[in-house]
Amino acid sequence: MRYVVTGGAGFIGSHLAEALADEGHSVVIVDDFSTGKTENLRWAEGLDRVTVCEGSITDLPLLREACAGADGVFHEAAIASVPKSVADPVGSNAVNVDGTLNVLVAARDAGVRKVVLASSAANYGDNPNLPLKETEEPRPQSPYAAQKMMGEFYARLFSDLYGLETTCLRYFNVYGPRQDPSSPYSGVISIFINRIAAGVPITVYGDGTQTRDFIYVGDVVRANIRAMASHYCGVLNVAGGEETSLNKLAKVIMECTGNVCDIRYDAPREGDIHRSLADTGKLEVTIGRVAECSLADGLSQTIEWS
Ligand code: UD2
Repeated sequence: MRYVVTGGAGFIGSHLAEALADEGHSVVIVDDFSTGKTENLRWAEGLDRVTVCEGSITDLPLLREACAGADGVFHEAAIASVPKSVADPVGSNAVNVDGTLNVLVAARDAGVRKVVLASSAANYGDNPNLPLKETEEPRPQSPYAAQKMMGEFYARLFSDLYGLETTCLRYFNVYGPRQDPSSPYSGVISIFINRIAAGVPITVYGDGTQTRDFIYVGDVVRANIRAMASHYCGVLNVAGGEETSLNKLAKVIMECTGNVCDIRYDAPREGDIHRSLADTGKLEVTIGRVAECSLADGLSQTIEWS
């Protein structure tokens, strides 16, 4: 098969491209390298089956070229930052909404069977009805969340209007190798691992009782590949289905690294959600259980990479 992976040089996209190439598929990566990295594309196996189209998803002709002859598209490219979307709603909208619409148009016109799109748990906002089911009311609290919701609306429309199969995967807190720890808004796991390994104190915003539903990047790849194989059109949560507090997370990372460091408690981050937990029932019924990697194993693999 021939697959397009937008954002294929990024954290999740590069793992997905690697897994597809490893399975013997040919892969076309579309990435503008704004946050994607060439280091993410240095694997041992299957690189000869990968083509890189350097450019943005705001470039419709480029997407048309990439989608020619493709069987499926995995749409991972985005400006995947809540704070960036707050600072520049117009700029992030151009990529996250207009770019997504371009991907759907290019896929439709190329006769692609299916598009699997990266969506986000951000869409639920501070909805307190845990565990969160896909049927819960979306409560976007940032331009980023509103943009991801718009992507879901367009995906649904393209299925209904044009018969293009689409599945939107609402990622919860994804972690693993290749996640960049360098920004203050990077995923908490990459930041904690980096600091604990260096023996530098970590900062917990709030009292550390806030929880997140973490999922290892390899399990997210599995969800994408299974969603592509299915004919299901709609929205699915992609999460481990377990709540882990920040205090517990810090403790487990210290155990895994064998390093102990100070924890500093600071004021909670503005707009922080206290608890997050997905209901993964629909995911399991639709494409089977995907969360196979335990937090301890996923952390060990991430620590090994870092
Ligand atoms: C995640 C997504 C974000 C959006 C949001 C929707 C990531 C990286 N971000 O944000 O894109 O989808 O969910 O709700 O997946 N924290 C610390 N110390 C640190 C860094 C973080 O205590 O040094 C806390 C932070 O205040 C929060 C928790 O750790 O309570 C998780 O933070 P995060 O930035 O990894 O992810 P989150 O859930 O805010």
